Amino acid sequence: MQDLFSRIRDAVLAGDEEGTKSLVAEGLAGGVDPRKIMESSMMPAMEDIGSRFARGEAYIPELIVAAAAMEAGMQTIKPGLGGKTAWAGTVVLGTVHGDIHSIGKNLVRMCLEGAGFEVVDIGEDVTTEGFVSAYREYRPSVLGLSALLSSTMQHMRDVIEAVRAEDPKAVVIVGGAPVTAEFAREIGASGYAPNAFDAVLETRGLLAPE
Ligand code: B1M
Repeated sequence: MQDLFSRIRDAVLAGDEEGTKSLVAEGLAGGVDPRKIMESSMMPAMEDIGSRFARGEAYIPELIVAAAAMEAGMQTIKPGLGGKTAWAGTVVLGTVHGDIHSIGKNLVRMCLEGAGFEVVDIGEDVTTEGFVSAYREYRPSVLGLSALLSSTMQHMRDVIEAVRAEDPKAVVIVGGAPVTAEFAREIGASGYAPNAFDAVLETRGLLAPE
C-alpha cells in the first residue's frame, strides 16, 4: 500500500496527470478507501510542493502542474466517493469584483477539495451581490474570498459586511498576495491564510469545535 501511495505522490509531484489517474484507479480497483488515497498520497504531495514553493525552492509552473495532476486524480476519485466530498464542510470560494486572477484561488479550491471540503467555486470578478446570493443559496460552512490586487482587496470589506447582514455568524476567510493578517483583522474576517495549504489548516481550525 505504502508503495502505491508513494507512486501516486511522485506522479503528482511530477505533474503526471495520466499517471496519477491510472494509479488512483489502480488503488480504487484494489479496494483502497478513496479518502485514504487523498490523505496519504495527493495531499502530502501538495503539502510538499507547497512548502518548497514557500521556501523559494519550487516555482509557479511546478506548483501548477502538480495541482493539475492532483485535480486529475480528484476527478478519478470523486465517483468512488458516491458524489459525497463534503464530509469536512462546504466552502463557497471566489475572487472579488474587478479581479480576474484565478490561479491562486484554484489552488486553494483543489487543496480544500483534497482535504474533504465540498467547494462551490463561483469564479472571478464576483460582485458583492454575487457573493451574498451564493451564500444564501449554499449556506456554506465557510465563505472564501481571494484578491490579487491592492485595489480589489478593498472589496473584501464590503462582502464581509453584506454577508454578515445576511448571517451575523458567517465565517469568512480571506487570502491573496496583497492580503495580510492585519488587513484581515481590520476588515473583520474570521480567518486569513497566506497560501493554499494554510487555507486548509485555517478552514479546519475555524470549524473545529471549541
Ligand atoms: Co496580474 N498582477 N494583473 N495578472 N499577476 C499581479 C498580482 C502583480 C503583483 C504583478 C506586478 O505588478 N508585479 C500586480 C498586482 C499589484 C498590486 O495591486 N499589488 C498585477 C497587476 C497590476 C495586474 C493588472 C492590473 C495588469 C494590467 O492589466 N495592467 C491586471 C489586472 C486584471 C484584473 O484582475 N482586473 C493583471 C492581469 C493578470 C493576468 C490576466 C495576465 C494574469 C492572471 C491569469 C489568471 O489568474 N488566470 C496575471 C498574473 C498571472 C499575475 C502574476 C504574474 C502571478 C499571480 C499568480 O497566479 N501567482 C502576479 C505577479 C506575481 O505574483 N509574480 C500578478 C501564483 C499563485 C499560486 O499565487 O495568486 O498569490 P497567488 O495565490 C496564493 C496565495 O496568495 C494564496 O494561496 C495561493 C496559493 O498558495 N491565496 C489564498 C490566494 N487566494 C487565497 C484565498 C484564501 C487563502 C489563500 O482564502 C480564501
